[in-house]
Amino acid sequence: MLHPLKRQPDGSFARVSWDEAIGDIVSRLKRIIAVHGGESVAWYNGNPSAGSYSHSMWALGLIGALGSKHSYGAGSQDTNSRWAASALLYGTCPAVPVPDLDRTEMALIIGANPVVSHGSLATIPTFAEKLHAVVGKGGRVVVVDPRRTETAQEFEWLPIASDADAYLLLSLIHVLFAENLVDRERADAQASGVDGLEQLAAAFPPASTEAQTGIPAERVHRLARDLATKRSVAYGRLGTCLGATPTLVNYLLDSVNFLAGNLDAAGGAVFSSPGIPIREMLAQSGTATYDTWRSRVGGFPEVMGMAPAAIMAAEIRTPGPGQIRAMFVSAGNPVVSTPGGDRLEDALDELDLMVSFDLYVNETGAHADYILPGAAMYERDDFPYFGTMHMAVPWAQATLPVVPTPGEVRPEWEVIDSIARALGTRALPTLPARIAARAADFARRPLTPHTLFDLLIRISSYGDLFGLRRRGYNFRSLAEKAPHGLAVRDHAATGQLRKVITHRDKKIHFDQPAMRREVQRLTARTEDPAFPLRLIGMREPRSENSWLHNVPRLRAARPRHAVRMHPGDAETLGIVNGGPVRLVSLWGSIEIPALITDDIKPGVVAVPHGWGHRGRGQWSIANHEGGVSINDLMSTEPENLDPLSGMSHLNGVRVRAEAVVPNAAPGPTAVV
Ligand SMILES: Nc1nc2c(c(=O)[nH]1)N[C@H]1C(S)=C(S)[C@@H](COP(=O)(O)OP(=O)(O)OC[C@H]3O[C@@H](n4cnc5c(=O)[nH]c(N)nc54)[C@H](O)[C@@H]3O)O[C@H]1N2
Ligand SMILES: Nc1nc2c(c(=O)[nH]1)N[C@H]1C(S)=C(S)[C@@H](COP(=O)(O)OP(=O)(O)OC[C@H]3O[C@@H](n4cnc5c(=O)[nH]c(N)nc54)[C@H](O)[C@@H]3O)O[C@H]1N2
Ligand SMILES: [Mo]
Repeated sequence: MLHPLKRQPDGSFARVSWDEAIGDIVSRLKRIIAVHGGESVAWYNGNPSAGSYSHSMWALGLIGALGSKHSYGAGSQDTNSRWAASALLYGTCPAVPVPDLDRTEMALIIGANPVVSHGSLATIPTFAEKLHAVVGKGGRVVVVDPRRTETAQEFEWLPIASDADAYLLLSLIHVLFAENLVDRERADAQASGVDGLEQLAAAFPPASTEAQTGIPAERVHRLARDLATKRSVAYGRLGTCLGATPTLVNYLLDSVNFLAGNLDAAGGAVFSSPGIPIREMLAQSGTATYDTWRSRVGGFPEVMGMAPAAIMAAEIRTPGPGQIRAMFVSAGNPVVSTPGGDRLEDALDELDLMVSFDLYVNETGAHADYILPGAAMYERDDFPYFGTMHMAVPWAQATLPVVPTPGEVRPEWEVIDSIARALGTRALPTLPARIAARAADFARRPLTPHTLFDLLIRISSYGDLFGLRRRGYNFRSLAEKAPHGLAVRDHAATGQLRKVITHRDKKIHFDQPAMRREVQRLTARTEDPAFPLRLIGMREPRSENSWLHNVPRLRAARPRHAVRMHPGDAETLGIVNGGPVRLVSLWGSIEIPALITDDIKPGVVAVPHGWGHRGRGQWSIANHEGGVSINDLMSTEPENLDPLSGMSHLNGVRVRAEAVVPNAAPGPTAVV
């Protein structure tokens, strides 16, 4: 994408000028807003927008200015269950504890694969090296995962059944209480509802959860003792965020860290202390909200102002006030990355206007009326503030553009700003809205991401205070004098709980009736003999969600898209290595080659997401890579999403596998 594109009646795209594109987008938006109101305009912010300081801020600013609640994003497939748990426990979503690896003696990695992913919601360069350093100092790294991942291969693998983490964590909590490993006085001083937590876990001694987790009770006892007696940390990521009760799992994860004395403590799970109080600004500016309103379809609580992406198609199709008529997608590919992407495609074609901002014409953009070329990471200035909230070793890094923007590429925020102005409003960033607006007026300068962050840097702990601190930095000097980043502190501060918590009583709230309901939902789960396997996701080196499949150099280093399956399961089903397999869920089916491996628990199958290019987008190379979208197997039904966070259910999904017999008709699918 080097210039704006407009979709032609035959589905192809033709080059248009920026003036023509923005002019037409604005006039169509005006018409839509006049008839259906600003609440009919939606925005989906994809993952890379979180890696830009300007992009999502301006996008959310515009949606906010239009009074729309249709803000969606990768979050409901990634972080929202984590954030909902933080909102319940600490009062604010971005209070996310991160592992303090430099000072830990034991890291329990639950459902994360940092050797491949490089970590997530934990901004830790050289994550794998740091894990090896833990072992080098005589410590341990234990990886709780249904698959013997690249991380598990380098450390201790503790295999667990898919989506059974809640049982493991409840048992750990049970042992911590039963063996008097909890400092009750400290716990009651820092939290309310500690007794309730004990009661919640009372019914789950390790011997009673062995069947669900596949982990011997004795192992759980030892693990609990280690957690309580060592400087240790339990860290979870997508494996703990995408199951059937993900907010519960995250709540239990923090409970374990807290009860074992490892929350907000050196070597444990700590809260980042960046020099700019981003978390506090998000909380105070009303951006870090939870459940301040509910979605029209499904009644889901918003998380950080976001509704679940899984309901987008229903929100486009369900008539009535607030029905989506116009949709922007920026730096995202929800047709491939969200549940039921195949079903979303049809809905997108029913919109009155769809606009995509991207570097490529991807599967989602293929449905857009206009595709606008965004600036890639080296083509724009940046201050990646999102990551600063997740650093156990806080640092700051500002960058100026490294290369000029090619063709007619423009940074997204500039385009959003012009659309907003043409609509007679302003895309005022919701982040530190008040400070920003004041500061711009004060300086009599236009408000740009650069001026906003220049101000924030200058008043930060390492800022120049506008000349009052001689060795301090502004945006430009930070970028020029500390191009690799500036260490803000050696370690995140500890003992910060009262500062981080936004509940009035400054205590962690473990007393959550919702969690008791979630435990009931957990124990009420039943097996379905028609779908005996559990499908989980995974990430591959040299692939990044859906969007690096077009890079020829990375292509050569990647295996074929395939389903990992245990030899025992394969044998029972008559499936051979490399042979075609049909995976069937209640919601769809896909065909994919088998990769038979001992590195996965029996009964579990793993497939990477982000595939299935199938020529729907104009990826010249990716389209020839093959592969299918596992999200075609996922549910978009509100009853299958997490009621507390609207999280998509993408891990531990019930499927069955069948060997594909050439020329045979597919087997009957289940009746819903
Ligand atoms: N190479 C590469 N790196 C990436 C990405 C990429 O696509 N490619 N994507 C980036 C993004 S957007 C993100 S969010 C991060 C994600 O970062 P991670 O969460 O570290 O990455 P995943 O590989 O998704 O790891 C999730 C792990 O959970 C396991 N798992 C699945 N179900 C369960 C379960 O029920 N219980 C337990 N205990 N484990 C389970 C899976 O086997 C998998 O190993 O990675 C980022 N980094
Ligand atoms: N089943 C299953 N589904 C999943 C997951 C899973 O583990 N399992 N993981 C989920 C997770 S964690 C995530 S984050 C999502 C990701 O899902 P999405 O965010 O919806 O999609 P991506 O595949 O990351 O696509 C990013 C797009 O942004 C474009 N892009 C890159 N940089 C820029 C930029 O600077 N500006 C603009 N305008 N565009 C840019 C790329 O070309 C690409 O088309 O997928 C989720 N979906
Ligand atoms: Mo992600």
